[in-house]
Amino acid sequence: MLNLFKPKALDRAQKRFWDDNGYLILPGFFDAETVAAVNAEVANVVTDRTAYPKVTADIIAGDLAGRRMKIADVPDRAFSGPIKINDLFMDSEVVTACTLSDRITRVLKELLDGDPLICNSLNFIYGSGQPAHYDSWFMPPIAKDRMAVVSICLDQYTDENGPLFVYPGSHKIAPYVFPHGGIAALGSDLGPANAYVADTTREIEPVYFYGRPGDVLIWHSQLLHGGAAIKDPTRTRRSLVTHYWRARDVPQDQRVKMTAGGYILKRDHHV
Ligand SMILES: O=C(O)CCC(=O)C(=O)O
Repeated sequence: MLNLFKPKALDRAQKRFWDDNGYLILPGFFDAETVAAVNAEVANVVTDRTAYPKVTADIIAGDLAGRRMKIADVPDRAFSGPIKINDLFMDSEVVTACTLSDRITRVLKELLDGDPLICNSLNFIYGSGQPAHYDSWFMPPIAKDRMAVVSICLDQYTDENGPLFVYPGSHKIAPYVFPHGGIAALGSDLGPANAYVADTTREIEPVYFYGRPGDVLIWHSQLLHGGAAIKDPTRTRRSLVTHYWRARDVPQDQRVKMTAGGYILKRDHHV
């Protein structure tokens, strides 16, 4: 007889951990071949960047810090420091295959209570060095709390290369409300929001994630997190960070179904 029963992607303890802490670590989730394929793809994008005319990059450090540029225009020197390559899920089958693999899709479906949809992806070559923040400040979910973010380790994370850190349970803190009345910053001054963060999280010890290649850390849209300072600037910390909304929260004409349960947002590259 055909067995149509599909086991749950997450067990009860994992679901409970997610609910309590707002994040989940899945060790060894992707195999070495997948990690090597993504790393090779990103290396190729960097080498052959004129072949990706729409792809943009945000430069995080150095003389071009704060600039968003077409990757084709980014000078070589900017790739030897923190940089964020935006939205390769739109241009790379390797990235899409990994970020909408059947296994990760099933995990996200359970966390989001519905099929996941990629709204953005970021490839880091070095640590981000980003101070603690809530992603909802910059990319709020359409439906409250229905966004999850997956960081795939593509290098060993250590104290030297500025590991990812999270504040367990911070997703339960009432979000900061900006003067316009919403939880997205929309260009508002972040000063008061950061003061609110300092005030509301002083009791929480951050957890540093020393992931290995292939490990995954998933965080809730409302979880405080960031990238620690980089002690050794020569050490890469490659990662693929993907933000997922819930597909059914997005109008049908703005989403594309890519796999049995995985979608991408129909949109243009950032400019
Ligand atoms: O991996 C990191 O350093 C953090 C990345 C991050 O904070 C983000 O993409 O929102």
